Amino acid sequence: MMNRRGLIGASLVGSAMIGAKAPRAEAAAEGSVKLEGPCVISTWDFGVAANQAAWAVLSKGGRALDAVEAGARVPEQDLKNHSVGRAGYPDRDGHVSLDACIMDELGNCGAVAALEHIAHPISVARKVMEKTPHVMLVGAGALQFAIEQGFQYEELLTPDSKAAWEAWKKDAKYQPKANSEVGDYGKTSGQLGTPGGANNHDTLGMLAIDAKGDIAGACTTSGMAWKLRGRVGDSPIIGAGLYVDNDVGGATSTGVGEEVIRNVGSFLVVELMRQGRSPQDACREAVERILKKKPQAKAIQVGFLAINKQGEVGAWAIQSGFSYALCDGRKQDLLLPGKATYQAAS
Ligand code: SD4
Repeated sequence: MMNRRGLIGASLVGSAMIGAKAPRAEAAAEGSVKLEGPCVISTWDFGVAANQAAWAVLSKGGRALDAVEAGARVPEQDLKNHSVGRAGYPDRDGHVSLDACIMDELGNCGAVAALEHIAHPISVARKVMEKTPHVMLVGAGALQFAIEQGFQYEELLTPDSKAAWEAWKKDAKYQPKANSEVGDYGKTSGQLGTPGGANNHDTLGMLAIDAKGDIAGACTTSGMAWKLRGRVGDSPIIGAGLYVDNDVGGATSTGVGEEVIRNVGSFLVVELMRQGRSPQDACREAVERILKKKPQAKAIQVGFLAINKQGEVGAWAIQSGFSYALCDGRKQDLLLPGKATYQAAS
């Protein structure tokens, strides 16, 4: 995988941190990353390639909605990516089941959950938004709808994913962890899908602002590797894995979806920005909310990424190691380092 961490400018500082007690002033200073004009941001290292596809749309004056769909399709079709789309690791019974949602500047949204056999759930989510009066279709119904809309039925379990699943089955310890294992996480950040290991999952969350200033977002994942059949995380749930308000900004999340759902995380981040908080501060507050309600959540990973209407970007995560990619007309494919830039005050 491409690693552009060496490109980071000194003035642009990564934002993930350990714990939640850092001084507010430092957090605000770190939240000063500001993009200009059309721009796109994405979670994780693979956001770099996703941003390039989105930028191809934005740089021609295209709509943010088209940009985030194009961007999300990149990890969905990447056979080396075992946490999103086609090559995603399966559930513990061996079924690849995908979750995705999309939201536009008008508040229109669409989602699919537990969708099997369709490689581009983000595009099915968009069809749900545009062709039905509904927001979400799940399971067999989502598959039926996708086929009716002309999507191709495919076997998504790749030989690599099958081998990883079979290796996991030898121990068959069902532990619903996502990209987090305290003490080990920093070492494995950026490596996708270590079977049963520290970084068993990363989701693509993407937010874009187009030349008109309109905001859209997309979120797509295969959910946690080896999940219970039928388990759905935060990623396809509007307000949890993704939320956009064109007056305010947008937010998306990654990590253990159950904690994000319990706190309606992305909606919370956008509402905090509406109250005047910076994207960074809003993401930090959402993380703190999770930890306050459930202190044992410090052992898992949850990260938020947000952008406001002015193009200011912020992010915060429980664990270090959360990376994200930024792109605008000045700097493209900039990957902020996924390491703590300072330690939490004790
Ligand atoms: C889920 N939030 O299914 C997703 C997983 C993820 O980084 O984002 N991992 O819970």
